[in-house]
Amino acid sequence: MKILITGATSGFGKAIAERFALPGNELWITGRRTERLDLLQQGLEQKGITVRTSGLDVRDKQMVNTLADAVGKEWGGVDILVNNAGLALGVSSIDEGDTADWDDMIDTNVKGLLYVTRAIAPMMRQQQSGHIINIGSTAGKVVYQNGNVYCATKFAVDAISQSARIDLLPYRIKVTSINPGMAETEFSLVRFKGDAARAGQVYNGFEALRAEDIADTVYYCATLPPHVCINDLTITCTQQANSIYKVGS
Ligand code: NDP
Ligand code: 8X3
Repeated sequence: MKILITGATSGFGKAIAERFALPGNELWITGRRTERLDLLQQGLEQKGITVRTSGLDVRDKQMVNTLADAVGKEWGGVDILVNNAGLALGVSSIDEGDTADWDDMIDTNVKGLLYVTRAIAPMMRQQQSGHIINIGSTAGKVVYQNGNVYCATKFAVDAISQSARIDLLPYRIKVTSINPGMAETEFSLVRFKGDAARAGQVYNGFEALRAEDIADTVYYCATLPPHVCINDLTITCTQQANSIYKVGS
């Protein structure tokens, strides 16, 4: 299988790359921090896997289209696209939020995911097969206080997944939306702009999901028989029911 992953420099994306690093698979890993991509590539290639890397900011339409051209030339198609790149910035009431943060979240989580999908889906249409796996969130199912714009971006991912599934139905392209709850990655460090103490507090008293849990879930969805498509899957740690209901230990 040929697997293209956005946001592979940390967290879910990195764990997904590691999970798919199996004989017979080829990976194309992307993200902005190219030095991390190079390190990951070196590690995975030691397992005998062919790994390509591309520095990619999903907000940059030109970069996305250049990547798609390269993928088309080198691979001729894509079996699995994992639209994982995304972020939250800040936790603020709607009357106090930083509009620059709003722009970044919308540009990355919504527009970036759309650009990548728009660039890659035609290859899948051409081959009459493929699987697009979008990483949504429990925040895209139930909103929480001060989550406003991040939640809105993940509700958008849910809507895009639902409608892409309909649009791509004639071409036998699967679309899966995976909606994780709290997971301990660099997510909170990014959300709180490098404040490690504040980020760590999010997971105090919690056995949160691990990146590997989501990687295993993505792998499971991606390796089902051709006639089976998991449309939508919500996965939380056992101490969480949804965006709001959580029980610390
Ligand atoms: P991390 O911060 O660990 O990883 C985020 C990844 O997204 C990084 O590889 C980062 O790469 C990439 N990324 C961010 N912005 C861009 C951009 N503009 N262009 C390209 N890549 C970008 O967080 P997670 O692994 O937790 O997050 C992955 C996805 O999972 C996100 O969509 C997030 O919203 C979602 N999610 C996370 C949950 C959690 O609790 N952790 C729960 C539910 C969903 P780089 O900075 O190198 O570009
Ligand atoms: C990440 C989970 O609850 O921090 O999407 O929004 S949450």
